[in-house]
Amino acid sequence: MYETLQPVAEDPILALMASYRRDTNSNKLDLGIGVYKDEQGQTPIMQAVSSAERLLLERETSKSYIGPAGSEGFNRLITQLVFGADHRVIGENRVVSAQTPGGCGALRIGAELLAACSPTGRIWVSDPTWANHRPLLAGAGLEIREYPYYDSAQRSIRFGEMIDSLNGAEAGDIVLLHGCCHNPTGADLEPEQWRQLAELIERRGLLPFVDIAYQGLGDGLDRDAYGVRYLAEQLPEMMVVTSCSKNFGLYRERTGALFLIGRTPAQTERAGGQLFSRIRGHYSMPPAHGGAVVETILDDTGLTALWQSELSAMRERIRYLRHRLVDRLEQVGVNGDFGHIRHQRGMFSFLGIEREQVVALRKQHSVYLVESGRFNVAGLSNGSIDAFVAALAQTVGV
Ligand code: PLP
Ligand code: TYF
Repeated sequence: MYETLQPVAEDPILALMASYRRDTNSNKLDLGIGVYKDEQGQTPIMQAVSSAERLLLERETSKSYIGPAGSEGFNRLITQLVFGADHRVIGENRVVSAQTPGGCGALRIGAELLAACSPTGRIWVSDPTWANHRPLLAGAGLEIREYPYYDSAQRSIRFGEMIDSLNGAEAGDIVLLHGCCHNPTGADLEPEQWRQLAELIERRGLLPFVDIAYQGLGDGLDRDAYGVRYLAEQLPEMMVVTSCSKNFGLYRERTGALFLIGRTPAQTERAGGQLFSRIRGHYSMPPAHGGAVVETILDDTGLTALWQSELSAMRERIRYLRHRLVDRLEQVGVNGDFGHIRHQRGMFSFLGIEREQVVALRKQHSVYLVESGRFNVAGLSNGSIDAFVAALAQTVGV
């Protein structure tokens, strides 16, 4: 029966990770997939995570099932982390949360529920957006439309065009927004732009679906959550996805959460029931371990302080690398305009180079970045920046 199946295109980011692993050049540099790396090029386990795991080893008494929503404690604490402990949606009992297998699991379940209740079944995503949004959302049955987001020539957000485009959305359409550290551009909305967007969403009767996968890696835990908290305060209904892959470094443990905000407590509870029913129809229950680690950290003031200081160090290092890279590019005089990289946020920015130049960097220098020119700032180090700048100088000229 399988002979009827056609070959499919690979995920471009995961395919790049595989070809990097096959490359035998000892000076190879991976700026492709979005994982944080330290000065040694390792993706370390955070100390807060290791400590929590040791505690779990001592304390955990059972591996019995945890239920479709996951751990109650994890859900309570992650809700507070994303929305802030005193947010109105918590006090008003208008938010329901599910622990999920990563942000991807949350995106898929959220999209399926929205496909079942949106009158139009349509979702607007930024142009460009993370490559995996498409299969996750379209696979759930949503029709995808794009709104303009990033101007590659100006290296800034096309906010006016974004608003014009979303003004053409119909009541019941869904709008996918990146909470912070936009993937792939690194260009985030300012508070005033979130305000204008909230007004448009309300006026046109749209539903916001916010994906916040990098909280704490842009400007800090609270500042990164500005947009999602603001929309949740202003608007009656919303869907939110978070991921613990980056800010807790739990990538392979597949840990995230899905939040549904409803108009009333009763409506929220009913919609939550639908959510859990969909989860049962997929994977039944989320994996427990990553959520237990996060819960152990957030439930302990000492571990929370340790985790926050480690997260701040990652954020500061990314910021430092952004500045150092642009300083070196400018000192060497590499062709191009790279100033935007300094002030953009999170792991990613576009270099603003051509596809053929990306291929040349890979083939001639074993430097790996996504074909769009997106590179992972957190994949650089003091030890590799000069080699990267030299490879770029040879590829695009000085
Ligand atoms: N959303 C965005 C924008 C991402 O970049 C990612 C990837 O890391 C995710 C969601 C989900 O990640 P994960 O499923 O690993 O938690
Ligand atoms: O954009 C990235 O590099 C990260 C990691 O299927 C990622 O978000 C990439 C592809 C994928 C899952 C995670």
